[in-house]
Amino acid sequence: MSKQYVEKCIELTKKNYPGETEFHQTVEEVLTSLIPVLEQHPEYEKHAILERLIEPERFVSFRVVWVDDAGKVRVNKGYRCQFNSAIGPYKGGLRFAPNVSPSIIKFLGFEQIFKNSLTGLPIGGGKGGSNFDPVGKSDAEIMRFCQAFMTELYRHIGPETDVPAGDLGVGAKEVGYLYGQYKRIVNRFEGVLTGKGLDWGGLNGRTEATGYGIVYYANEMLKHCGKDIKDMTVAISGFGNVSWGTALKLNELGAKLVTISGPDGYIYDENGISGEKVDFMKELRASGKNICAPYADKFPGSKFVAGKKPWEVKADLYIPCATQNEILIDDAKTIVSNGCKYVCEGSNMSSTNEAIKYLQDSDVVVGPSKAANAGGVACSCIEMGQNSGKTVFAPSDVHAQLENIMVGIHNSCQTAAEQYGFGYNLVAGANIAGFVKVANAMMEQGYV
Ligand code: 2IT
Repeated sequence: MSKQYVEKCIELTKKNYPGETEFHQTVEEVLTSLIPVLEQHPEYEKHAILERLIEPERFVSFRVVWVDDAGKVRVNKGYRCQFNSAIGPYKGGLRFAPNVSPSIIKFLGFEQIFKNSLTGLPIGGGKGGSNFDPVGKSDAEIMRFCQAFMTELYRHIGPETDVPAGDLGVGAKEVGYLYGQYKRIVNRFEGVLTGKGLDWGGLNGRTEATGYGIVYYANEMLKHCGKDIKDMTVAISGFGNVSWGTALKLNELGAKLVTISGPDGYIYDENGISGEKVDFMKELRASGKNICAPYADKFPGSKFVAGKKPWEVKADLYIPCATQNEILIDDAKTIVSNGCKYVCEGSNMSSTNEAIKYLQDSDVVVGPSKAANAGGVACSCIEMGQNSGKTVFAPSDVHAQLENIMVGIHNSCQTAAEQYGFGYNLVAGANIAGFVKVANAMMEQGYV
């Protein structure tokens, strides 16, 4: 019965949003693991919870017009998907990348609903962005683009309505320009964005929160399996904000990190990526070129492997931190043949559904991104509280709260999976634990 209900809703998504493959992928992944829950709780079907959950409450699409340094008029697409506000104001990042499409924004927004619910904090799910490519753009161009983008976005957001943040291509600099324009338009200094500068409302601890949280989550997985993170050789992908925070915390906890990567290939450093090498990741990012190759020139003993992903390097733990679908079925096979037993997803939807199934069937423990990377948005919510309370929190308090939240998320995933007969399946557990709270809130608020 429930299986048919789930299949009907997956088909409905495909029919309503043809060609939006990333969105179909996440809907299929989440809904499939909810079957035992729907079986035990027929009220969810009766109240059409799934049909309502897969349809965004609002999807705004707009034109962004700006002028480049050469005086040429440029036109981009802008989006904000306000997916679900059952448990709080819409919350989620903005992504600027050339492949941003309605499908990418919907998949990210859908994941965000469950992720935000898992944090235990009062935040709904949303996501936005643009197909603007920040690579190779001057600061002045980025500022003009951000101002043009916010000139439309401002009317749809607000501290109690929808609070965007950064994501790929949107860091502290872009958040600054976006915030400046918002304030100029509305004439109010308020917590409408998170990831702000530390001198003007930003949370001390937000920058590293996503990466730290991922490592706390991986550590809980390892502890559950009787392993010590100190004994782990770790391969991560990416070199952006998430990878950087992950690298810092891995080193602090005594693990050995041997890879980072970019769209150009990966770096293998058998001496370990720590100290000034981790600092160098920030320089790579600030270069605006989106390549990691210069690392190998700077640090002798490391090597750059062009055009490949780091999963071919033997490691005990893999943490993808770059972008969606970076672990495909062939990568999953490589990971298994390397003898690895642990994958903790840092990037949103790091693996295809086929890859997750292969890993799990091969006894690899998978930490799903919607749970493992929730530390970023959790600290964003703490930033919202800091702003509305007109106060400033100490970084030590933030870090302690973050660790508690991540331990709590791991426990919720574990408990929910066990309760519904999945064993230690954190992928199913994250979906179930995230879903139940949102579904109950939707039922209590009536047919809206
Ligand atoms: O994917 C994510 O959770 C984010 N990009 C952060 C969202 C947020 O609102 O901090």
